[in-house]
Amino acid sequence: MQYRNPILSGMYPDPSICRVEDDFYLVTSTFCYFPGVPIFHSRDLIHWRQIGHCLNRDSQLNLKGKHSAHGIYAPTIRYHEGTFYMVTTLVGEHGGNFYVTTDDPTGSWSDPVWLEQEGIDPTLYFEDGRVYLLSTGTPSGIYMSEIDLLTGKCLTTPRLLWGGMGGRYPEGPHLYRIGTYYYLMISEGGTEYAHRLTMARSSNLWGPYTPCPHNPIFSHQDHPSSPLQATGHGDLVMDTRGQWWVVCLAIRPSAGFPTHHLGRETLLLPAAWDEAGWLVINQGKLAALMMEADTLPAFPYPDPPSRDTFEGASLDLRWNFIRNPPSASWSLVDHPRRLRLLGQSATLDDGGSPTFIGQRQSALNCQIRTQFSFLPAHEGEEAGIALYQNEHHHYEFGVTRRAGERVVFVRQRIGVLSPITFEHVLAEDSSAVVTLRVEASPLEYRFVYTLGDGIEHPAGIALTRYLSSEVAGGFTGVFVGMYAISPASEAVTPADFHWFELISQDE
Ligand code: 6LW
Repeated sequence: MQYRNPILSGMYPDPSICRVEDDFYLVTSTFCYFPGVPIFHSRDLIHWRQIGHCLNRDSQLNLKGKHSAHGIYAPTIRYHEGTFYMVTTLVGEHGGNFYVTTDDPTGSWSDPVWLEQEGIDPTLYFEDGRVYLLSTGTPSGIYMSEIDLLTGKCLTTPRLLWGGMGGRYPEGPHLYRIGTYYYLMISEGGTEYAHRLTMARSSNLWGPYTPCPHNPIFSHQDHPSSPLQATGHGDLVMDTRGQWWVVCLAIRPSAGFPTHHLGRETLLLPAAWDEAGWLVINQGKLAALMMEADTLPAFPYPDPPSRDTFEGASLDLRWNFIRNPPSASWSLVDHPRRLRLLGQSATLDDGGSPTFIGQRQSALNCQIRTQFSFLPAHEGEEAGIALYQNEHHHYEFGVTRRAGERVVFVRQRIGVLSPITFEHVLAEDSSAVVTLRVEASPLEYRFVYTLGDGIEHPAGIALTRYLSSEVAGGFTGVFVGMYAISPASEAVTPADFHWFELISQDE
């Protein structure tokens, strides 16, 4: 049966997976986006539906002041004796490793239990009533301690299990008991083009761990022509038939010279054990955009609607804020069937929580559109569509009041540059309703706007490469959404969004 990779398109890095009977659950990293750690469900490993977020309360996740490349790093999800555990790292000041629990992954998760052990990329292993925590450590390697789940304290001193094969940044550990061995799978090389999975095993939980003779067990590092790169940070799961699968991250460099702007995405790869008891991923072949494998019976979910008309009482799960949002900055109830945004003085250049609600750009080729009503009364008020990689690399396509006139404009923030690359004055008596369209292709974004007359007006282009991770830095991917700014803190003009849609045009 064929299936397409990525199985989760857009910024869904560092995937971790577990199975409970026929149900699979998967979580990914979210950095400074709120809510944190989306959780997905599947029955066939190919069709996934988001069922919630593990961290959706301020008491669970405080991202205030966190650098955009910090926040929530790699999560791990595990199930043990009726309880789901999600363990992760809050990187930055007052951060550390912590876990939350639930008995219903579609519902709320607990408040954090902070863990004593340092490092990043925590994972849990349960055996004989004991719980073990693994994470990266110093000097470079993977460290493990036995922990007290209730207190988060180490019951044993974290001990080096394995330093990897010598690649930089040994990280992303997961430990499995399979047959008579303990298997430790990690990533090395850094989460860029030299990324690779390596494995070691031991008959004893505490080692010594013997490296797999064919390490790296998976990598695209020597295959620059592959459309998938940076493969690594994997987790292993067995399906109900006893067949094995690996989920891992990859990037799709597409913006000309090797740059990627969608972020690191999640792949699914078949795996099997060879006669020597070592894991072989995808029969030793490279991952492909179109895979052939002995998949589980299909259990498709209906595609979520591409257009959100904001008629619900709560935001769709696909929407995210930059850090914890001020509750007064948005509303679904102030104006029925509208998402009302109230601008703050914070702009998308700031490291705070500007008024922005976005979703992952999940396709290289897609059409992004929104219709909104906005009559900026004060100089400098603005609202529209934002394409956001981080506070130094983002594009805005919107309406503002500049020098007393209402204008539609495009601004491109690229590092220290922030030019207005398009501007057109709107007649004061023209309708407040404007439709904005962004045509996204691998190399560029093309801007088009429509006023009440229905005539489409071009507003120029911007290059995707300047929103790529290689240019912008960091670990995230482009988010597309709606934003508003209002320098005047009193009498803010609301921007009422009628609908927003992202229509994928990828194969
Ligand atoms: C994560 C590390 C990695 O903690 O990137 O891809 C870091 N691997 O394991 C942030 O995603």
